[in-house]
Amino acid sequence: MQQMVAGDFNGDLTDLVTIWGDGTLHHNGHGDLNSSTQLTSASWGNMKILAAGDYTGDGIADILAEWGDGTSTSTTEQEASTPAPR
Ligand SMILES: [Ca+2]
Repeated sequence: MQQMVAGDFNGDLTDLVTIWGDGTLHHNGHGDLNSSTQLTSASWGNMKILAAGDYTGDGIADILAEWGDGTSTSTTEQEASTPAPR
């Protein structure tokens, strides 16, 4: 696993979003690492910093990523299926 961040990304209870060693993004809503759902096949491997927070003010955590080129993006978990990894 490359990185992990906790937050409520879908409006129920706290979830985990993880970047696996192969760069894929996964969601786990069970509080463990045993059963997760891969959100996208796009690579997040060049992401340097992963942070959770409600950046849009809708009460649901978003995923903030700082990429290898120094830029950052904020996305909802639902939008994460079409990220723009750098
Ligand atoms: Ca949740």
